Amino acid sequence: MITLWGRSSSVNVQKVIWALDEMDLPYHHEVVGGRYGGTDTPEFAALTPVRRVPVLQDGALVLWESHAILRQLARTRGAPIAPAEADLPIADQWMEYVTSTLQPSFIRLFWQIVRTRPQDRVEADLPALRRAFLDTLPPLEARLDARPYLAGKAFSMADIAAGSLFYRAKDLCDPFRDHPNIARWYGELTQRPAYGRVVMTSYDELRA
Ligand SMILES: N[C@@H](CCC(=O)N[C@@H](CS)C(=O)NCC(=O)O)C(=O)O
Repeated sequence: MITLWGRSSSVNVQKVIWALDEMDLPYHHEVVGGRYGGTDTPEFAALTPVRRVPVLQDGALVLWESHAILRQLARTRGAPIAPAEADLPIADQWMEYVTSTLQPSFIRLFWQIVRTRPQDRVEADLPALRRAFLDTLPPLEARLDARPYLAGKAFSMADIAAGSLFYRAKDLCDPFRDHPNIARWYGELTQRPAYGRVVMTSYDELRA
């Protein structure tokens, strides 16, 4: 029995829901976090000391950190999110790149444009924030040259970690104009029914 805690409007929660959907795994969903609350209870603190979403319970194991959850689901359930054994280090590497570089610059831009009230927004900061995010893309663009997915020939958890950001990123800047390989890869992701169901969804509830 799997239980997932987290609001579906969070990109980190979306990574896990997308993976569960790809694997057709049934789960119980506790919608907590953001406007739904529920993260400041002792029960939630007992699940995660950082009180953030997502949290996943799989049998006796309780895990937080979306990429750790993706790795565990890949380890225990395999296809289609587990990379081939030989591709695993490279998949891991790209997931780390998302954590360390791609997502922090995306989040700064997203907060300024979506999570900040228009009257509080610092318009003058936007070009630099856009530039900072766009500057993280060339390594991804090069990686996707002549190979369909980040880990190699097949779709994997690395595409989930990175791809979950782009449905929103395309509304904040133009990540595809100078990056045709990323545009092609994003186009492939949008063809996946699970991506459509989980990621290509409204995030209006997050607007300040
Ligand atoms: N590195 C963590 C980040 C977790 C995180 O920051 N989650 C945000 C949502 S994206 C959160 O819990 N925000 C507070 C809330 O939703 O109440 C992960 O990937 O799981």
